[in-house]
Amino acid sequence: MSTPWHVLGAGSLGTLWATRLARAGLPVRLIVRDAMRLRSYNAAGGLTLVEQGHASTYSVPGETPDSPQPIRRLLVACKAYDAESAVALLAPRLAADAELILLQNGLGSQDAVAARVPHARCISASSTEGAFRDGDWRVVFAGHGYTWLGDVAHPVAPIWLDDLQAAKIPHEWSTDILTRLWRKLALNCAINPLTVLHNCRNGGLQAHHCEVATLCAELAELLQRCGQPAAADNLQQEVERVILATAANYSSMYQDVANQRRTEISYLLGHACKVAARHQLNLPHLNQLQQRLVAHLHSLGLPSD
Ligand code: NAD
Ligand code: KPL
Repeated sequence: MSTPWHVLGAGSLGTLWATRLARAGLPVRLIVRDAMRLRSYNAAGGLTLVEQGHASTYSVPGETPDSPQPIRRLLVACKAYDAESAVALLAPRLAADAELILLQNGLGSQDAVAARVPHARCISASSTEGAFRDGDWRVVFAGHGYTWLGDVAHPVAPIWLDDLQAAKIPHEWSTDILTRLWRKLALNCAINPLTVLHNCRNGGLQAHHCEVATLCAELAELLQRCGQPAAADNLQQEVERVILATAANYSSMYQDVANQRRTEISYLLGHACKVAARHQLNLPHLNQLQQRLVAHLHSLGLPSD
């Protein structure tokens, strides 16, 4: 019997992973917030994945955080701002050899989680897959992509990558996951806040070429200073390529704001500004962007942390 996968967070990515693992016949358990959510989940009869217009429901067993079974393999699929507190609730259940896979975007939450569970192996992920919820316990697979996984502390790949293979989850083990996370963070910092402030799709930023270029120059300086020169390489070119390739899309931060949802700003632009300050690096445009975004979020009644 293979080790069960516990999936923490029944949102977009958590459901996307749980349903594909279950479809491959692997043992999966879904951890929901509390007894009320568990009743709602059980009444729904499982998790539904919509792919190319076709919906399939998988009866993944659900449980609450205080369930007694030990956890050896935990997929953390909460938002960055929820990850640390959600994992803290499960700490007493983690086995001595527990492994956590952290799906959070940005940086900062991974270290916070690792500090909470110092004996567990924490593997970070950076994903270009896309999914969104179109109902409770129901997710639409919107964009095929790739997930890079890596462990900053140990370069050896875990055996459960075979499970991902079996579940047809496109992935690659990365020995430079920190560089990938920083690169993605820089892309998100150069694109997402401007789409919110200019109220536009990603493609709308073609009209703000100079502003984008100035931010890329400051972000590249930051990446160099924090020992991530590879993440700084041709940053502006890649940002421009992504703006063109995703011209018709609204950025994830734009969508959060448009739907009155809390953003992950603290783990993206907020993290970049915090690290720059720690290095005593003066990045005026990045700081100004952060101030403008915070003011905009407050004006909409949204939190800025
Ligand atoms: P989501 O909001 O759809 O799902 C998060 C889920 O976690 C929610 O269902 C929430 O109720 C649950 N949760 C929070 N705290 C919990 C707790 N204590 N116990 C149990 N459940 C709890 O978020 P998402 O879109 O799946 O994003 C997750 C992470 O993946 C984010 O950091 C996001 O940036 C990243 N990401 C998402 C996508 C995507 O397409 N959705 C793509 C790439 C990266
Ligand atoms: O990842 C993105 C997002 O919207 O969060 C892209 C498409 C790269 C824009 O920054």
